[in-house]
Amino acid sequence: MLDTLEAIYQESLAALRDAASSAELEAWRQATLGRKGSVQLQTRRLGELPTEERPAFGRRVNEIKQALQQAYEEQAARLRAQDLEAQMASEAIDVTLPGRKPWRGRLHPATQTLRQIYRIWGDMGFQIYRSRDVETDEYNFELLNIPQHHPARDMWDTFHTTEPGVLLRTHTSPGQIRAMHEYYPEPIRLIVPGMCYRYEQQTARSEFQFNQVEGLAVGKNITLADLKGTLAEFARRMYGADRAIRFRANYFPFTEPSAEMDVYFGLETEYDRRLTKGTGWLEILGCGMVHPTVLRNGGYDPEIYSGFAFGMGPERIAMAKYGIEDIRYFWSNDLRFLEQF
Ligand code: FA5
Repeated sequence: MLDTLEAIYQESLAALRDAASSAELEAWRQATLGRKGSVQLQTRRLGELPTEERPAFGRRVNEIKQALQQAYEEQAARLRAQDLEAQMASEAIDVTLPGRKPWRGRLHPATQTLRQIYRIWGDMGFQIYRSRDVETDEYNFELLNIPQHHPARDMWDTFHTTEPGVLLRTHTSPGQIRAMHEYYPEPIRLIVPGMCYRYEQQTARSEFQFNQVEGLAVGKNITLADLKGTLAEFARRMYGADRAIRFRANYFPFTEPSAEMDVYFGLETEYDRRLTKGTGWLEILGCGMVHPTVLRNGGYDPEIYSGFAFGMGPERIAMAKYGIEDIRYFWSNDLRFLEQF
């Protein structure tokens, strides 16, 4: 029986050395040192021995139990160290690698363009004047020489509020009247940036919500040549001297004479054709000499004062600058578009 015991001891030691994971190690512990393990079973056979051999056998079983327990603990410590090393190798951090750049937001292309526009007009001596988004019919239309039922009202499809006579401004032009009321009789040179709203079909060139930057210069001896020269200078600063621009005669009730300014966009693709209605030119602003009635409505005597005004579309200006073929990209929040700026 002692021989069997020694054989079990040697086999168990060999099996312990083969245990390569903590799961295998635990299985070994139960099979060897557990309550029904091979060594424990030997203790129960003590009764089968002659009395005089029992003490020696019992002692040997205990020695073997202790030796195996110690060997088990050593093997467990080795496996733990091995696991830790493997984990450290797999999760190693190379502190010498360059760091990852944190993702940074940036300004919306419309905001970037607005800021460029502010800078150009600022350099030319125009200050920024803020006017309200929610307007009255009086300021949005009547004081701009567009009375009730005037057919020109069709040019501005309007979002009305539930309050009679209160609407979302369809253009920044009411800012002209508000500024004149505020600054009379000073000479005026300002721009009025802001959102405008029109109950309009969305197309590649038209949104129902878009920015405008109004411009107004009022003083003595201001002429159409000043208007043309100033806007041409704006285009030169925005697009560079090589970019073709043109003025077209047009009609606005609040200016006389009136015009629109186009920038050459291109006529190479189907998109270009659709956006520019087959002409290659993109309209970016309306302008003209302030109508005498409007000057009078603002408090300025048209016999003494004259002025010019314009209303430009920053999204259109950005489209012509960066070759954007559809205005709907601006407010659709598509990161593939926004991240290009
Ligand atoms: C006006 O709104 C006039 N108030 C402009 C003006 C001001 C004329 C002062 C004379 C004196 P118009 O509707 O054409 O005009 O708009 C002016 C510019 O705003 C356009 O050239 C275009 O750049 C931009 N714009 C107009 N409608 C839209 C739209 N639906 N979506 C995007 N941009 C638009």
